[in-house]
Amino acid sequence: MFIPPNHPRRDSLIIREKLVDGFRMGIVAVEGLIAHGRGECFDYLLGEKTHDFAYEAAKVAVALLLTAEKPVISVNGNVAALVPNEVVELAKLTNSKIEVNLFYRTPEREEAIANWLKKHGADEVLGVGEDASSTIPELFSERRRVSPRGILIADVVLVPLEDGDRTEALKKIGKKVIAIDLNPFSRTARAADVTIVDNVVRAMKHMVLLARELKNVDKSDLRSIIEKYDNNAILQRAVRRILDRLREASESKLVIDFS
Ligand code: PTJ
Repeated sequence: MFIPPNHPRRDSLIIREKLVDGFRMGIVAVEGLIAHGRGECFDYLLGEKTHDFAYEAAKVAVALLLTAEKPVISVNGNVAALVPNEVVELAKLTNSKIEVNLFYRTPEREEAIANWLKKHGADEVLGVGEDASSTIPELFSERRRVSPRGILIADVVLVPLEDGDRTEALKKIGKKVIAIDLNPFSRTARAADVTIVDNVVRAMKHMVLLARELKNVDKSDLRSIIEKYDNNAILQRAVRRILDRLREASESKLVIDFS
């Protein structure tokens, strides 16, 4: 679809088109389009930009990936469609494995996502077919199926754009979980160790830049960044930002004057 360069909502429309293309290619689940709508609403409330609390969380997230022994980036349909280059680059910079993990799992989507990521430079993609042969306890959705070389043995898992159950299940088996979620009220956001309240499109770009910058920093310095971090305070700041924006709007003139 042609989107005029001066369209006021161009960036947002481009993201939608990527998801629709992803759906047509068999990468995105139809439910993924609905999930994006919820994200868009929170993005709107947040002013569609990256806030300081998201930068801070992203820095800690990258420090966690860089200090992990077995980090994994978990990829679902929306993430594959929106940020394939960033997933591959972040994995390379942080020495993370890439694993497909789907809520609406089908063999066709697993394959389509793995091929799409390989087309964008991934050497190996776990969690496809027989490789997803292990199970996470206490999880009854298709997300319980994981790779014994990936999420099963991981110490840190990045779960961009998730549903709450798996984050809780991963926490219960001792993983450190990093989430990217525009909704600061979601169970994922509240259960994760580090929550980046930002659009996955912006957050993953920042994480790549941060990984380039931090990969040569001493591990003990990275650990001290992690130790000082407080995820609850980050979520509170995200909620406060939404409140402030709503308050400002409620006190300003909202109608457009065409006279
Ligand atoms: O590809 P699959 O089969 O694994 O399915 C993926 C979806 C996303 C459909 C599945 O995980 C799902 O149903 O997720 P939920 O429970 O709808 O949660 C998605 C969360 O991501 C919500 O809290 C949204 O606000 C948030 N979200 C949506 N789009 C974005 C986002 N967060 C960051 N960036 C976005 N672009």
